[in-house]
Amino acid sequence: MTVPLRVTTPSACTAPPSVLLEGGNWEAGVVVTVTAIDDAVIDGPEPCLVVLDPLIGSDVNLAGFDLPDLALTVADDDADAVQLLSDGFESGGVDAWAVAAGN
Ligand SMILES: [Ca+2]
Ligand SMILES: [Ca+2]
Repeated sequence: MTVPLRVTTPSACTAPPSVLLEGGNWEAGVVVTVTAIDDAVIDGPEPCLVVLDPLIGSDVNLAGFDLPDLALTVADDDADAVQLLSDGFESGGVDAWAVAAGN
């Protein structure tokens, strides 16, 4: 089964266009790596929305199943020297979520 992914905030983050759930990983899940875009602008935290579109594939029990979207926040690391950062995410960090299908 293919899980199509879309990032609706391309200035903030990137994600693969899809991930594949198949015999070897459908139960454990597959890791989706979402990468923050590092800019040079003091623009504060930015929303990163990864939309999971309905599953595509031949399993009639799963096709069309729509998993919840991922709403993330990219922290801003462009700031005055005296400003505290809550998160270094924008400075090249990555985070990951697992997507799995039940049966
Ligand atoms: Ca930056
Ligand atoms: Ca920034």
